[in-house]
Amino acid sequence: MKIKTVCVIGLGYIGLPTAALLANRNYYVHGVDVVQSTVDIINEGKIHIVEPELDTFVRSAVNSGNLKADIKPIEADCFILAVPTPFHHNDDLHACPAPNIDYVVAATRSIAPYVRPGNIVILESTSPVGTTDKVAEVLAESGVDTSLVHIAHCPERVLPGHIMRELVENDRIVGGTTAEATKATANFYRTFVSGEVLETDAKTAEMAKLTENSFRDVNIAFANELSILCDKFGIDVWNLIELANRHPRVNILRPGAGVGGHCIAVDPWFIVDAAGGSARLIETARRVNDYKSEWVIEKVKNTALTFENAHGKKPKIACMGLAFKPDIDDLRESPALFITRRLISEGMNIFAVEPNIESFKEFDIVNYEDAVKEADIILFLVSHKEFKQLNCDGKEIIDTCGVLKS
Ligand code: SAJ
Repeated sequence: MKIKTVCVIGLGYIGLPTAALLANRNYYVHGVDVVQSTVDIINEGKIHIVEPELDTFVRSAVNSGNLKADIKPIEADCFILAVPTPFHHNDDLHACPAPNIDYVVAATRSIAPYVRPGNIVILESTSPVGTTDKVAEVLAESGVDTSLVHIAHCPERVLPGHIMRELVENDRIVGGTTAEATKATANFYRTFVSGEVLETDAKTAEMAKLTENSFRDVNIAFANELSILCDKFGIDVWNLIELANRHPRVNILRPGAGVGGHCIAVDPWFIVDAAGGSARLIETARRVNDYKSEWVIEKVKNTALTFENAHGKKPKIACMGLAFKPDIDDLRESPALFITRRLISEGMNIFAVEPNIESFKEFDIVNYEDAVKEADIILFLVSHKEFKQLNCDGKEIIDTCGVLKS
């Protein structure tokens, strides 16, 4: 079947760029989101998230008539599910957070009345192993004859900040619930991806995505553990890593204030949850990365106490950066925000700085140059480009992310 129309469910960080790209490649795209304001903004040719180049793609897609947003699906040749797969938050810090695939199930139910024989249904959301089979099950329960529909997983792999380029250039992994579904879906991606489209089965595709993000989490955990050890031993961790990385087979990542974002800090739990105790390294790495934020909080409290003892007054502390990584405005699962919130709640005198955000509902955002001038302790949490050349002479500095070293 030649695909002409695509229905994309979920117009967030993955769904909207995908919809806009396809519409610019001459597919007719019907984008669906449950939030009416998101639908309205997109139909005006505008965007509701920050991502380089996305505005140009959406504007031209809407102006050409190839992209329309709506709150309900319609019949289409192909359906792409790009909804969030968070985890259930758990107050017990020792428990393993369980994945929440409610949005996938709801999105699948929403398309069921429109799915016809010969259609392709693709799950792009990062998902626990077995979720693509669950999509098939939900469609079947909703009356769809799934023996006549191609169902596959093709995990998104794009890096926020480079989404429009990586959507085209990255290799893609496609795993169908049948060999025919794999083939049909892979051929669809080959029409707009310049990277290689690799074929496998649904479970392997699901696990591959979780593996990629767990690999990065484990490697960042190694760097974060090194930073804690170096602090204990009185060694500059940045210098140490630079030296060790001169070995031809060593490539240590960068320590930071913790690991954030909606992917790397979340996806490894999908493996741990299903592993029944067998994912020991992956679980430990996750906990090491979460612990790093607690360690930073303790470090700040100790530094503040030393300052207070020496000067007879509480220090003013500049928290430099709130986003989950450099040069973006995204605060999801951000360790920098977690640390800043905690320091404020513990009664510290905080200037919260985030050059990529104008205002924030919980507390005031302070200009970064003013904050550095006024503060006694400068706590670098995110390596934003604005911070690299700052003059911090005479200040107590805690640089968790090596911004002054790069
Ligand atoms: N981080 C470090 N040290 C490093 C690298 C990253 O502390 O050396 C931290 C960042 O500060 C941030 C977190 O890790 O808090 C995650 O940032 P990231 O840039 O590594 O990754 P994400 O979450 O923006 O995107 C990842 C990517 N996955 C991999 O690189 C394996 C992306 O390709 C995926 O598509 C995305 O997750 C996703 O959606 O799953």
